[in-house]
Amino acid sequence: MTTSTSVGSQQASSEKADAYINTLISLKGDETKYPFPVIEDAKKRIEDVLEIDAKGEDNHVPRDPRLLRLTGAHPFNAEAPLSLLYDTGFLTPAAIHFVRNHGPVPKVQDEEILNWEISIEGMVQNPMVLTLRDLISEFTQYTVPITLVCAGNRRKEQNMVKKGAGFNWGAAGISNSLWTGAMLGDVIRKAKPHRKARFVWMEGADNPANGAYGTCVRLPWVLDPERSIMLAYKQNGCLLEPDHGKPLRVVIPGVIGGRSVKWLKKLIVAETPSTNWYHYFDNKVLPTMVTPEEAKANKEWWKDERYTVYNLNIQSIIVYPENRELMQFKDINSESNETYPVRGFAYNGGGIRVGRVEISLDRGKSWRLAEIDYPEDKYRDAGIFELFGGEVNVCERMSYLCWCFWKIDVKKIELKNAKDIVVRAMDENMCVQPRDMYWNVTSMLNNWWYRVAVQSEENGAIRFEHPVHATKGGNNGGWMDRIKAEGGNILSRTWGEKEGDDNQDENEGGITQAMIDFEMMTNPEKLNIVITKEELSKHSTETDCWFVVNGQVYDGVPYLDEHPGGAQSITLVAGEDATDDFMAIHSDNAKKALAKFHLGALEGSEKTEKAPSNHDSVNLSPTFLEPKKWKKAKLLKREEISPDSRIFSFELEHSEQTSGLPVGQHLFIRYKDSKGLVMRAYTPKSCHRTKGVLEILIKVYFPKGNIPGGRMTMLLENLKIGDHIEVKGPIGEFEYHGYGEFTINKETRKTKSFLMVSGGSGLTPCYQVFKEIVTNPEDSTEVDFYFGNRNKIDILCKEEIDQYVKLKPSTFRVNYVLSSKEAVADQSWKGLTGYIDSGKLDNYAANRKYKDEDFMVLICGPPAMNDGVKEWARRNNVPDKNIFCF
Ligand SMILES: Nc1nc2c(c(=O)[nH]1)N[C@H]1C(S)=C(S)[C@@H](COP(=O)(O)O)O[C@H]1N2
Ligand SMILES: [Mo]
Repeated sequence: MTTSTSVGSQQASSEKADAYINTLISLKGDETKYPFPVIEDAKKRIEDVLEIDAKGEDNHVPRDPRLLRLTGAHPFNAEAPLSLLYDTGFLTPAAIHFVRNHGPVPKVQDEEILNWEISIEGMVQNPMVLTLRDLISEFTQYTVPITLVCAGNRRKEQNMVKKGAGFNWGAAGISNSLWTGAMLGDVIRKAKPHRKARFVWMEGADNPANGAYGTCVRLPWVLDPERSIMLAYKQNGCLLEPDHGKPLRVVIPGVIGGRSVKWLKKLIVAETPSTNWYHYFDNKVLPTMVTPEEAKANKEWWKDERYTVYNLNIQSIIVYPENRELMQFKDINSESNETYPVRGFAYNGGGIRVGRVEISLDRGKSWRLAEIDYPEDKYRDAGIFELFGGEVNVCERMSYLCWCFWKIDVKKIELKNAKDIVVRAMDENMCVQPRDMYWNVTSMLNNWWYRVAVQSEENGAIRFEHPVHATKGGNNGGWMDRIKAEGGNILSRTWGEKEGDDNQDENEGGITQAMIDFEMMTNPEKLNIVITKEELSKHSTETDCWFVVNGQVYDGVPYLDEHPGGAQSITLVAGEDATDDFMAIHSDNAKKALAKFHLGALEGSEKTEKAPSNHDSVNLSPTFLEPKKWKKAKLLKREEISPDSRIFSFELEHSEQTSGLPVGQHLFIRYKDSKGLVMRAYTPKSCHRTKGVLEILIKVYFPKGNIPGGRMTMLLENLKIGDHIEVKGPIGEFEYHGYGEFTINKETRKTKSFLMVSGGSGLTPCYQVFKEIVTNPEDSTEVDFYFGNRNKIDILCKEEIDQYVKLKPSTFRVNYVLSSKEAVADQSWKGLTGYIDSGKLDNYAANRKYKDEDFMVLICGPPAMNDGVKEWARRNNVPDKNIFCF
C-alpha cells in the first residue's frame, strides 16, 4: 500500500489539519489545461443557510436555493431542475447534486474532521478503528468520476399511475462528481476478512426515524477494482458538504445511491445481508402485483433478498426539448430542413457501458440511433495522474461508472408531425429499456421509455410535454397529468392519448378477443345461412373440403393450392371442427382472409340458436335488442346538451317497443365506413321502459390540432338524420331489479345502500340504476353518488340529477367533484374539488349508516379513478363481491 499524497501525518494537530486540508483544496489546477472536464467547487460553494432550514434541525446546513425540494422542509430531499443539471455538464457541483436524506444531517465541525472515527468489525481477523487521518495517510488516495442515482429516480411517473410508498422524484435524482478517498477494498483487505464472509454492512451517524441508517454491499464487489467502491471525504476537490456525508461516506458506483452510506461510522463484515431496518424496508423492487396493502400486511416480501436492488438498470432521459417548450413554425414550411438537437443523458448500473441510445417518432415502430458522448473516456485516455490529492486511474479499469450524453438532430417538421418522442437505451449486455412500466410498490428503478408528448398549439406551433414536472405536491405540467384529467389510461398502447384508429381507450368495456375475432372472420351476409351437419359431411373429401371454425363453416377448396401449411393441413380437417388448430396458429391477417370463404353458420351452433330474422321485415317483438344479432337502428334526433356531449335518439322497430335492456346493462354499437368496422359499448340514457326510441348519451372526442378525434364518437357526430347504425345486446354482469335487489355475475342479492362513483361519461350505468331507484317512490334503497368531472360545464345531466335529489333528498345524496385548476380556484363553486380520492370517500364512510356487508359499490370511470375507488374499498374491508366496476 503506497501513499500517493506526500502530505498528511498521524500526529497532525488541529491547526496542522486545517493547513493540510487547505493544501489539498489548493491542489486544483487550471481547468483549461486538462484534456477532460474538471470542476473547481471551492469557488462555487454555497454559504447561506436558507430560511426554511434556519429553524429546523438542519440549521447548520447551507443549501443552494435552486434545488427543488421534493418533500417538506425536513428531511431534505431535492433534485436540480432537469435542464440545469444537464447544462452544468459532466460534473455536477456539490451545490446542485441531488440529495436524499432520511433524517437530520449530523453536525460535524471542521476541526473534528480528521479525528472522525470508523470501526471495522465482524468477520475479520483484524478488527480496527480508523480515523479519517489514518484513512488518508495509510491508504492510497484516488479521485474517481462517479455517477450516483437514487433508486427512486423517475418515481413521480409511477406515482401518477398509482401511488406507491415513496415521494415524487422527477428525472434528476442523479448527479456525477469527482470523489476522492481510499478504496473500501484496501481497508477491508487490511482487516483480513474470513473466507466465509460475503457482505460488508455499513452504518451512518445520522439517526432517522427507524434507527441508524444502514445497509450492505457484496464483499467480492468491494474487493474488485473494476467496481471502484470508495470511502470518500472529498467531492469535486472540496471536503464533503454536510448533505453529502461530511466528513466521510461510502460511494458505490453502478449501484443505487441508497447503498452509498453517508456520515459513515461502522463497517461490519458478515456472511449474510444487513439486518438494518432500512436494508429490509427500503430499496427493494417488489413484484408488480404486490399492492401497498399487501406489502404492509405481509412483511415477508421485504425480507426476500431476491427483491433487493443493488445494480442500477439501464436508463435514458430526454432533457431537450424541455417540458412546456414551445416550437414555432412561422418561417418553416414542409420542405424545410431546419433541425433541432434532441438530447439528454443515459446511464446504467454494474459498470456496464451504455451501448446505444435510440429515439422513435412513431411510437416504437422505427428507431433512429443517437450519437453518444462519453466524457468518462477522456479520463480513461488521460492515463494516470493526480487530481485533488488522489490518483486518477480510470485507464486501469474497463468498467463504466458515469453517465453519458446523447444527441440527435431531427427535422423540426418531423417533430411537428410526430405525436411524441420516445427514447430508449440499450447496454452492452443488450438489456434495453422496456416500453411498459414495471409498477412496483416502492416505485423504484422506473425505466420505461422516456416519452415527450407533442401537443399542437395555436398558429401551427407545437408544445412539448415531459411525463411529469418535478415539484413538491402539485401534479401540474406533464402529459401524465393531462391524460389523467382527460380520463385516459396512461398505460395503454397510446399512453392514453385519444386518437382515432389508434385509440384503444375510448369506452371499450366488454369487448373480448372472441368478439373481435368473430367480426373479423365472418361475412355478415352469410351469418343467417344455416348449414346442416349432414350438408357439411358431404364436403369432406380431399378435393371438396369444408371446415368449421368457431361454429362457422368455411370452404377449404380455395386454400388447397396455396395454403402455407400444405394442402394436407386442410384436407385433414375436411368436414371437421378446426377451431383449436386454426386459432392457435393464425395471424389476424389470416383470420381476416377467412371471411371471404365464409359459407354460413353450422346448425346447432350458438350463432344459429335464435331463429334468424331479417332486419327489414317488420318485427313485432315487444323488445328490440337481441344478444346475438346486430340490428339496425335509424337516427331520429341529435341533441347537443353541452359543447361536447350529445344525446342521439334512434328509432326502434315500432312505437310500443322497448329496448329490452335491463337496468345497469349495456349494448354494443357498431358502424362500418370505408376505413372498416368500429364497435364500442354504451349504456343508454333512456330506460328500459322508454318506448319507441333508444337514447344514447355520448361525449364526443373532437380532433385537437393534428390529433384526430375519437373514431366512433366522430362517426356518430357526423351521422345524418335517417342514417343507420347497428346495435346488439344486452351485455353486462350487473342488473338492478328494484327494491335493493340486483344480480351480479348470475347471483341475485340485496343491498340497503349503494355507493356509486362515476367519472365523466361513465355517468350512464350509474344513472340507469339510481334513476330506477329514485323514480320509484317505494324503493327506499339509499344512494350516495360521487360524480367527477373537470369543470361544471362537463357535468352531464346535472339538471336532471338535481331534480332527482329533490325527489328523495334524504336517501339520494349527490356529490359533484370538479378537478380542473379553474374549478378548484372558483370560489362560487359549492361542491367538492380535486379528484375522487380516499379523503372524500373516508368522509362518506364516516357518515354512512350501514355496515360493510350491507352496501354495494358501483364504479364507472377512467381506469385511474376505478382503481383508486377499488383500493379504497378494499382498504375499508369492503368484500370484493360488494365492489362492481361497469
Ligand atoms: N447515512 C445515510 N446514508 C445515506 C442516506 C441516508 O439517509 N443516511 N440516504 C441514501 C440514499 S437513499 C441515497 S439515494 C444517497 C444519496 O446521496 P446524496 O444525498 O449525496 O446524493 O445516500 C444514501 N446514503
Ligand atoms: Mo435513494
